[in-house]
Amino acid sequence: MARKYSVVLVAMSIGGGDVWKDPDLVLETIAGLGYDGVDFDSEPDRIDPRRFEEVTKVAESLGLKIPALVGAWGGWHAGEDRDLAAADEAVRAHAVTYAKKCIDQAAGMGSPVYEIALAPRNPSYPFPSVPLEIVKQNFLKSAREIAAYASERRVPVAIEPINRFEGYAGFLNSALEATEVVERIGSDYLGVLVDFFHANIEDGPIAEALTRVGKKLMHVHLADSNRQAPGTGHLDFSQILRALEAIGYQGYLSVDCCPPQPDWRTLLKTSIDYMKMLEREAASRAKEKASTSYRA
Ligand SMILES: [Mn+2]
Repeated sequence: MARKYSVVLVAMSIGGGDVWKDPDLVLETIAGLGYDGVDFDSEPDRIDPRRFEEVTKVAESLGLKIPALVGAWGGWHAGEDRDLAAADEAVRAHAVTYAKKCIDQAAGMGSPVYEIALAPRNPSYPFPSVPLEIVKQNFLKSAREIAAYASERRVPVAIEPINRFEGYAGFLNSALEATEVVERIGSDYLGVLVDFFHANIEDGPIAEALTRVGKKLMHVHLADSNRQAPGTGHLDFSQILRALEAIGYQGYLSVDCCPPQPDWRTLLKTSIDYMKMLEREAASRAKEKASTSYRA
């Protein structure tokens, strides 16, 4: 199937493509390059709802869908503690409340996938500052609460596992672990978001990891091993596309490369051009194979 591509807008804002400052320029560029959608940040308390609606309408008027809302979890992004595994109950509850507000926002806009992640404000590597067993228990409590809330509102929530340097080293770093957590909680509204940059660090071959995630895959963040445009690192994206096909993934691939190099426009153009080239190659190989077997 032809893949659909989207852009994690906050990643582009790091490189100067700030959708809140210049929505027309950023969104017209993205639509012009052939993208199908854009993933907005969900910040119900910080982004004025009228402004949010105005800017998402610009996207829709350009034919861009909104397949996912990005949660701001890391300290650099959130600017505060939003730690779903915090030992301090007030901090943990604050993070859960933030997630619920975002889920309400998603429910009001046709239920795009909402991303949650586990990231302490100040990551400590190689050993987390809190025992992993406690981190795990606290996160499970938060994830169950969020899944129940999301399920009542029919909003799909995807856990994005974060690599050991940015998340909690030793818990919820790989796609495999996220899948185990999701299966343990067992809600139809809870799934996994695989970001290839994180998976390249934490999982084995990505195609195998995707096969394991299988039907629990709700969303994908697209980046090469260097967190830059696909094709500029050492991941095998032809193999990844085949794995996505094999598990029947129907969702979007959202470019999440940061900081965007050499600049956000070039990065977005390079990314989609490369992926579409691989898709064309795969299609022509399939066609060739079909005609060869017909002649035989
Ligand atoms: Mn990501």
